[in-house]
Amino acid sequence: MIERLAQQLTEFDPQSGVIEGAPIIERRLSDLRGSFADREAYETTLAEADPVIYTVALVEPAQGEGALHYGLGRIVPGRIGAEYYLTKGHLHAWRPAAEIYVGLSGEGAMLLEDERSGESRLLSLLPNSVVYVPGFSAHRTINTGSTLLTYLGIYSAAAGHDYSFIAGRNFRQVLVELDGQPTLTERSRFLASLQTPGANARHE
Ligand code: PAN
Ligand code: ZN
Repeated sequence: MIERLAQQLTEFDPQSGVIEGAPIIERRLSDLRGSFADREAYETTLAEADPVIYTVALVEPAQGEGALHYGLGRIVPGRIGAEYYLTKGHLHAWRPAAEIYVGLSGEGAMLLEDERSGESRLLSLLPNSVVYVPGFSAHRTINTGSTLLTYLGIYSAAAGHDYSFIAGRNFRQVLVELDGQPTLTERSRFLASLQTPGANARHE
């Protein structure tokens, strides 16, 4: 007999980020303390408003070995200082667990950082594109455009989320707007440029 799953078929609305019957996780600016490099810009913005930065509608149709979960992510456009709105980012608690991201709308990027080698990689996340996130990779999604960025993330039910890496030291690289262009630069270099007005955070 075929097992009947509660959420075997769902319909999603990328604009609202809603999947019927699925709980929504909402991350406001105040939930992202420590995520953005420019602390002063963060505090100044937060003193005025606490907007929703992103939502994830979570679908967990089954549990256990072999099962899959997925989320519909929706990041609004914007920046804190020069840094684009982003997700917290995490490693999977089960480190070998990979993930598939499918771009639905908007313009964005995924920042990956291999936990073992420390190597960073930036991949475009666009409509009709698929990003494969290998195991052992911290991953963060970033909205570099001026419209909503929406995507599906599909992963093993056993993957789990480990945010301690990010809470500890954050990603080594930051994606900032420089001369109107999304530019990947080392966090330490970007932080130094904030201390020295006029300095350029770009790699020369
Ligand atoms: C995604 C993420 C989603 C939100 O579904 O959970 O983009 O990012 P944070 O979890 O880092 O806040 C995923 O990668 N799941 O494994
Ligand atoms: Zn993930």
